[in-house]
Amino acid sequence: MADYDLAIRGGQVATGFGTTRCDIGVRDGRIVALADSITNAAQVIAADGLLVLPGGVDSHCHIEEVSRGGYASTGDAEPPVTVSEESFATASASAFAGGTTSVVCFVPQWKGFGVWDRYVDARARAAKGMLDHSFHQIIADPTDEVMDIEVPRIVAEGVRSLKVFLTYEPLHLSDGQFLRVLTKARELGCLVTVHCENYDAINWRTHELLKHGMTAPKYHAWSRPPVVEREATHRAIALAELVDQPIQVFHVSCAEAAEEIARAQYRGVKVWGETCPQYVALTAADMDRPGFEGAKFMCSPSPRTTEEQARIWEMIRRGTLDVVSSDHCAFSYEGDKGKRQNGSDAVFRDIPNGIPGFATRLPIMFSEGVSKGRISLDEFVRLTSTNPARLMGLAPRKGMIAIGADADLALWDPAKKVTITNALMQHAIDYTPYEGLEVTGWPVATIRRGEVVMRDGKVQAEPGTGRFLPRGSYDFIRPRGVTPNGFDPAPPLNPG
Ligand code: DUC
Ligand code: ZN
Ligand code: ZN
Repeated sequence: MADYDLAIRGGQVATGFGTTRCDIGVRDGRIVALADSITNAAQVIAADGLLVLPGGVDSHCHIEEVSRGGYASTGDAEPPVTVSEESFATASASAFAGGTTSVVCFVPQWKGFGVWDRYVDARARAAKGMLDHSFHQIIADPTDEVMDIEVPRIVAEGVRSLKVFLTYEPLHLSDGQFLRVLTKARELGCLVTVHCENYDAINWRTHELLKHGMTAPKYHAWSRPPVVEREATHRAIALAELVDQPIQVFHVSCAEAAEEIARAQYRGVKVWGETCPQYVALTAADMDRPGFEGAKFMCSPSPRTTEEQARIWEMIRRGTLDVVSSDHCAFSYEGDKGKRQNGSDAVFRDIPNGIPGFATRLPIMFSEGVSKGRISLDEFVRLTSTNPARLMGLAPRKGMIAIGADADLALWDPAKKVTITNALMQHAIDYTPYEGLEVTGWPVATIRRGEVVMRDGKVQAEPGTGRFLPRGSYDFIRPRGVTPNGFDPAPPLNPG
């Protein structure tokens, strides 16, 4: 009888803290041996000439979300219920195609409704996919019932992060509502993740732009310049500091917002910054393509300039931005759920925000980062796998190549040149914003809990095999115990 179910032999194992040549032995879906030579295995995969990376952890992505408005500013009084095009099955295929094995996605909340039913629904939907998954609970309406009864129940199930929006109709919270969420998160022991843009400022500029006939997709960027993001980032951090509640600022697109994070980190505040490939690989000029094409690049915050891209790389190198997620939030170009759902001449305000990015996250960050010498291989592994796993309380089970960790791995050819096409994405969406981009470095196999789920671009996982990842209390989300005047109105229930 074999000692191991699987051995990965001959690869360069990139741990995020150094790269070493060793074999990996897997039993019952976990890594049980790291050694010079592992031979007695039921299945052997040769990884000569390849890097062996921990499977990607995408800690911010929107999958099969059931929404009532949001991500476009049409402001309907009674928005219809819609389900996003990307199902958990198609999202899983796309993620595996790009070397990602775990995700943290969202449980929605509709204004005027509770969250428990949404949570049960999201769990059932995710169970049909192939990705290991956890959730952020969106809070769009922090009523007594939601905050005092339903959210504690969901946290007890192992959901350890709440998500708030400071913009979007009907999702955005007032400062008072945000404080309430921060306070409850502190009490229960959760991370709070925040979309930082100023709702009223965007509305005001949008109104003025439209009044002046500036309606094309490119004016999306004009409606929300960096100052709008910087202001909301500053405010989110200040309120989190007031409450003494750890937060992660999602999708930082510009240095001036990142500088707010750096300043707070210097003061010792528990705040972390995430960015996404779109902020180093796209610019606002992409939204100025002929006709309606610019809509394909529209997401929020907006892509910026090439100068800003360089500043984002610098903020990554400094460690201010330590997680790169996809913010995959995909709408096809065509079709009644797509970018043109309000017509091919819709004003920018009425075009849904969001772009696909599961399969391109690792290849773009490797190619633009490691292959072009902007970051090291260690930094790449930490940004795309180890750091998100740690910050979300999924490590050491996820995001690491270590004894006892789940055998989630990406076998990576660092020299392979690929021209990105939509067919390679394996998602449910009819385009990729990166069509034609040439990258150096590509996954040749993805392994999830010891099972080869993608080989040479062929996804071979069974629907329904993804597992829910319950999260417990962990160090990152523990408050510092520093409150103004020492007055602590929301002591943690389990200070641990
Ligand atoms: N940004 C997007 O572009 N889409 C959805 C959510 C978000 O914050
Ligand atoms: Zn967001
Ligand atoms: Zn998002």
